[in-house]
Amino acid sequence: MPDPIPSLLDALRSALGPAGLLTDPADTAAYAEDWRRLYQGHARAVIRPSDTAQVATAMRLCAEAGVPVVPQGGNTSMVGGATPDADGSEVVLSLARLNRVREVDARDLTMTLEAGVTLKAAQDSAAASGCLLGLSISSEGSAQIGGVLATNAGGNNTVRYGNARDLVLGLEVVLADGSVWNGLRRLRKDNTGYALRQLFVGSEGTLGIITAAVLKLAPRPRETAVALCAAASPEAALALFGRFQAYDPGAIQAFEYMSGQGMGFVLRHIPGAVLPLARPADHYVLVELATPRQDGGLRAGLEAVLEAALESGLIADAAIAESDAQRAAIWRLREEHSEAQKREGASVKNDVSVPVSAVPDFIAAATAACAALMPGIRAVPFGHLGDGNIHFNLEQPEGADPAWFLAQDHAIMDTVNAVVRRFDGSFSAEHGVGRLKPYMMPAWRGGAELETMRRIKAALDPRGLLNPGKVLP
Ligand code: 2HG
Ligand code: ZN
Repeated sequence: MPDPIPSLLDALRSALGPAGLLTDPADTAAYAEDWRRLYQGHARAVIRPSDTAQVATAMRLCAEAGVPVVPQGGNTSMVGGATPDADGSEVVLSLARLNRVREVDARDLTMTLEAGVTLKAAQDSAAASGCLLGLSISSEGSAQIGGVLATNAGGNNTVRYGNARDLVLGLEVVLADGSVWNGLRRLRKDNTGYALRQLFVGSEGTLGIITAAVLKLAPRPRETAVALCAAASPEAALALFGRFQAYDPGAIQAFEYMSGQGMGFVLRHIPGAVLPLARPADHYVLVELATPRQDGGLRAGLEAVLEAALESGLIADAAIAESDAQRAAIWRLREEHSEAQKREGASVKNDVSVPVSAVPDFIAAATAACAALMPGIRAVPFGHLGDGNIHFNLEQPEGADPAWFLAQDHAIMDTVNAVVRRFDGSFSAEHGVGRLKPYMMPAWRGGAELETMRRIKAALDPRGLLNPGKVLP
């Protein structure tokens, strides 16, 4: 069969103009590798449409040529969800040029924006209108709304505002054949058949390409308080969460756990990172409270809860941010966890969830199971304790060969997953399935569930042209 790509590229070039297509390997290389550097793909071309109509044209031309398309946003996937195959048979479609915030409506508390807007830019434009976009993830400076929705990202504020899926009122999607579904409705109630938008959210680009969305906003907090605490144990961290819930469950904006191991990596590898506590600890909690009320008395509430926790030995120390700069510095210790682990060496990630109440027992059991599997392996549990999503990452033993360690990723992930299963948890809490985890699907989602997913895929993308090899085994 003749190679269909050269004539496809000619057609794309004349339809999208020179800015709409990259083919020089120097330009396409960055789109072909994932952030973790687990997958080195080969993108014969990167299509860069500038609006929805161009996305539709590009999809129609790719469908006519029978060439598979890998949609890509900020390329921050932790599971290789946006990386093309290595054989050069696929093209990448970047949404980066669809980067307009179309509208922020402070009365309706909604914003309408295009897929290529970064999450950070979306947060900033919501804030400029006196609103809050209640979604925050460590990669928000690069991650784009299209990818955030396609992967149903979770992050730090799930405890209060839910996952990406909970914020979506409307979507615009380009389908595999190039047709466009405009579902950019901004209704709080719309009970009209299947909720198609929820089908595309979390589909990881395998069912359609999200080009724009209407998101729900919240009133902007008027008072925010952030503290970093040295916790006695994961149990103590959970008990502290209970204390804050008893104080005001609606005020908890983020409740994050970090281990001494992970914090140690951050302090070692991230320039400028400083621990604002007297001495290092084995366990840390970052808590953020926020309220839209003016007279919230939030700071006093935070202090009272922390003082009582100090007295009862749940925590040994706490630092409360006194300024925006201190607040950012505390958050940086949390957000640089992934980067610090990358600099420390090879790591195997397990983005898992268990019931919130089971987190301490899960951490203990998974730590023991991994130590039994591989002497010297370093467990780095951290993450979103307030919603039960722990990143149970494993760093290579000191001095071990990174390639040797990564070659055992399935054994390590399977060991952790066996513990997750005991707690009725999930093998993917917020990062999705991507290219890394489809092999887990039959054991976890087999039977009627996986069969239904396959039928949906066959109905929307019968030729398998959208993000092949992702999600479904
Ligand atoms: C986070 O919570 C991200 O910072 C990344 O989900 C987690 O690196 C990871 O495993
Ligand atoms: Zn996370």
